[in-house]
Amino acid sequence: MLIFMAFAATLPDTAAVVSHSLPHIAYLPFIHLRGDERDSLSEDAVRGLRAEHKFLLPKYLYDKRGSELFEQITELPEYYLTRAEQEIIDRHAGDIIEKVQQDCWLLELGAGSGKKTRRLLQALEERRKNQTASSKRDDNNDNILYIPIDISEEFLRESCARLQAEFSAIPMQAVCADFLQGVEYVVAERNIAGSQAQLLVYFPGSTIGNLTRSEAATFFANLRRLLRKGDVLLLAADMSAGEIKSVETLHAAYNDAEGVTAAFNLNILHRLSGELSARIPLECYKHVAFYNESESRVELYLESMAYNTFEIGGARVAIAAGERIHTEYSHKFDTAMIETLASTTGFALETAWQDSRRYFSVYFFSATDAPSVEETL
Ligand code: AVJ
Repeated sequence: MLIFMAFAATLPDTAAVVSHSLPHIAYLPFIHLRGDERDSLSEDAVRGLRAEHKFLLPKYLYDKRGSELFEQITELPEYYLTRAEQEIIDRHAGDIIEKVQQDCWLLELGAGSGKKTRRLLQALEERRKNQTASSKRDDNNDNILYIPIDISEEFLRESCARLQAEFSAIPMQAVCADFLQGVEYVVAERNIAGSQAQLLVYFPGSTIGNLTRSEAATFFANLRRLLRKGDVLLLAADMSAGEIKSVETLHAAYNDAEGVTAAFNLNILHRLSGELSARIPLECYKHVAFYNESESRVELYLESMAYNTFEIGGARVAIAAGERIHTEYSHKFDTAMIETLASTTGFALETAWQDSRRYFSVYFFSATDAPSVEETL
């Protein structure tokens, strides 16, 4: 596999971080583009907790414990999102793969449990088998590569190793980085390799909903700038409440009976207490989540039930009874919003699929020539 060798040859020396925890995997390339997060955690926490409207950045919810709690959320009866996306991918993996070139690198933004990815990898393998059989050739003229990108190193390592063990014929390359930083790295590798491979960027989980509307537009525009015309984007997005899905359904999804979502949200304060040795009175805080209809998003907060103060990163924080710390947005979309977002940033919507209840969507876009009204962003 020539392209892959060229790809591998340009890797930095990662021997030190490759595979002692994974002795059964002969070769799992692992790229680490992240620096030490600790300083920014402290700075960001101080900045957020001293702001007029207090906030903590959602990315800090996803440490090891937070990622585990999120995995538990995906299995809750109230949290329909993951199952709806799985249903769509299960049903349409073949259609999706039919739309991409033979020579295709699948990039995944965020390493999840791997169940949805597994369907896409299976579809890629099936196509390869059928083609090999029908052309009576045993050499593969495709160059499939699977590249998960995630900021959580442990999670990425585990999920990629599991997939690699299952799909030994598909080369994999894990990249520990912010999403766009990871895409930039892969794009540079494609150029260095002189490869014609098409990128299929899969952005699952409705993670796009974490971003504000303007951040999402910037994200799309920046992603488009990194891609070549003809590269494609597979985007999962949760639908707004309306005639089909009630506000109550959304409310329940973020206020589950077992309290897993509350534990997930509160974990960010545990994390600050542990990593920054802040003595936050955790018992003063409770989880609050509701659907903001005019903004079409669920908003998550930690609400202080009594006045309290604590010290963090050398700064003093005081918080009133009833005051809230914003921790996460989960924006919801209708197809018109998605189409506008796409067309203004240089993507054309080709297909949209929904689950049987029409709660959730997966969109297939291709990178077009030029963003039509990029200047207006
Ligand atoms: C991982 C951002 C997609 O918005 O539904 C779930 C996060 N927070 N329950 C979502 C989340 C609380 C989730 N995303």
